[in-house]
Amino acid sequence: MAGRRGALIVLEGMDRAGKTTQGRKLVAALLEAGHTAELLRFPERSTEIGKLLGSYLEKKNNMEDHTVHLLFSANRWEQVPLIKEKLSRGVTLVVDRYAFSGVAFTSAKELSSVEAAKRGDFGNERYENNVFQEKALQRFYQLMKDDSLNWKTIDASKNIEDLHKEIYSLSEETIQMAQETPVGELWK
Ligand code: NYM
Ligand code: MG
Repeated sequence: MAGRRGALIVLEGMDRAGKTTQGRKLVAALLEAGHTAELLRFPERSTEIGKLLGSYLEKKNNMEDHTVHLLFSANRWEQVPLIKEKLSRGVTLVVDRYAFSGVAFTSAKELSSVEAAKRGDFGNERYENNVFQEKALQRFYQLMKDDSLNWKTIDASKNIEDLHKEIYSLSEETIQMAQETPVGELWK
């Protein structure tokens, strides 16, 4: 159908919630159902800015907090022309993290490093510890109070297939809804 736009479906949540697994399964199911869909991820580690962020996360370099924040932001902005072009061509984009992670993770840095250091790490990257993740989660809840964004909360402790069915059906509804809504701009 001419003029149909794609939907922007953002998966947000803690590290290890299953966003990447679910994003891949969602795109596969949408394609199977005849939609045009693609997966994007942030940080997109393949670009020049993304490589800097990758080394930062892997603790191979150090950067000042504001600088890192702006690089995460720039790493999204560099994809915005592509995102707009795809949405307007009718491609539904499933996005593994977006600006909400940018806000949640940066603002969680107010957490005292002493407190964080008391807990064991559950991953090797920066931010991958329970105290930090909990703090970021609270920030996500604050951001979700903005109901203009059509947030759906999903219980990530469910099994992969049940979660997939739930996300798939919410996505079908969202794709329909998006067709009646022009592409907007976040936080404007
Ligand atoms: N992250 C991600 C940020 O701190 N700011 C951002 O803007 C984005 C998009 O990157 N722990 C953090 C959250 C994650 C880390 O993401 C790597 P992933 O999805 O594990 O590759
Ligand atoms: Mg991670």
